[in-house]
Amino acid sequence: MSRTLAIIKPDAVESGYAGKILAHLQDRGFRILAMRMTRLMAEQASVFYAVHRGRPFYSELVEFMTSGPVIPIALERDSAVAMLREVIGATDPAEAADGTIRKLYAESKGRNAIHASDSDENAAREVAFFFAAADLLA
Ligand code: 3AN
Repeated sequence: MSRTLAIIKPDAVESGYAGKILAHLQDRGFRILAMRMTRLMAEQASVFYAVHRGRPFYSELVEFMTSGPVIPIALERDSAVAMLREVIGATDPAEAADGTIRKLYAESKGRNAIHASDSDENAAREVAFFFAAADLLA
């Protein structure tokens, strides 16, 4: 078993897709270890996305991720990082495979419904960003 972090982004929360996305993740074998709804401050979003600092879309990304509530979710299953990347689909929903969360629920490359950790190392960092060890005992 391994862990990864998903975040249901402001566009999907606003559109009322959170429940459908959670059901989709559970149908694909992910177990919810911890979950909460929060609104990020700009400083938190900047730290979370520090790896993208310097990329052209960075300020747009921070602005978007602070524009409304988000739902971070710590998830567990075998090959969690790779399986979640597969289930969410490509960054651009126009390129995402049929049946993926981004194909079903994302609006655009920027407003793309869900975040997923891209490596085990980032997953550990990102889960710890949102959850204390005591939150992860489920
Ligand atoms: P992914 O979310 O698929 O890992 P990354 O790591 O390339 O994609 O980008 C991180 C986030 O930055 C994306 N989820 C998306 O919200 C935003 N992003 C990436 N590329 C663009 C772009 N060209 N224009 C606007 N936002 C972008």
